[in-house]
Amino acid sequence: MLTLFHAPQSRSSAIVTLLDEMGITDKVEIRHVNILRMDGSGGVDPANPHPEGKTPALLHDGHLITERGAIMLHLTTLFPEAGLAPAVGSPLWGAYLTWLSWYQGVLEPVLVIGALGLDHPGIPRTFRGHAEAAARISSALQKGPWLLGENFSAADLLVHSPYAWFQDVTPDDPLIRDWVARCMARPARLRVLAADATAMAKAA
Ligand SMILES: N[C@@H](CCC(=O)N[C@@H](CS)C(=O)NCC(=O)O)C(=O)O
Repeated sequence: MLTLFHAPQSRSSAIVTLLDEMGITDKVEIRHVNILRMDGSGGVDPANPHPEGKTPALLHDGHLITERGAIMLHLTTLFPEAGLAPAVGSPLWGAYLTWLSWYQGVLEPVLVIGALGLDHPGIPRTFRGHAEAAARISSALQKGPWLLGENFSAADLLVHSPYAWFQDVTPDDPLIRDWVARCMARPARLRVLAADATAMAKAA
């Protein structure tokens, strides 16, 4: 039994998009929960099992999985036939794991630190900077339309996501901009955007 706790127009939208991309929306129950929004609206929802009241959270037979990278890895491993990740244990799967982990451990912190305008020599010493991150993405995209080459994967879904939300921080590199545009135009994303907008309008 799989249950996804989702707040429309939040980071959990990427997981709902993944379910759609994988064709497994009938295998995961989606429960809408409230979250505390950046503008101060909303609030922590007692129905949400996430220990910090955040979304996404996935419950699998009573076991809690949080962090989009981990949830994506879990779902793509549970449903390999959906084709959103390379074969488990293959060399390309190692590259896939790298993108998911690098996103959580490096790219998102770098972007948040940049958005907050924080500056300390320890920050680039630890994470490097956005220029280095962009160079890494660009280098991958020189080899194919997607981060892993010929096939779209959950790694593209996760790594492009901050650039879809905050398009002005997208690096000024045609390879990256075209890739973000390709990711944003995918029918699954457009369906989830529309469903989220409807849910937000109903809640208002
Ligand atoms: N590192 C987590 C971040 C989750 C997160 O920050 N979610 C936001 C929604 S965009 C949230 O739930 N915020 C509510 C809060 O901060 O209380 C992930 O990638 O899954």
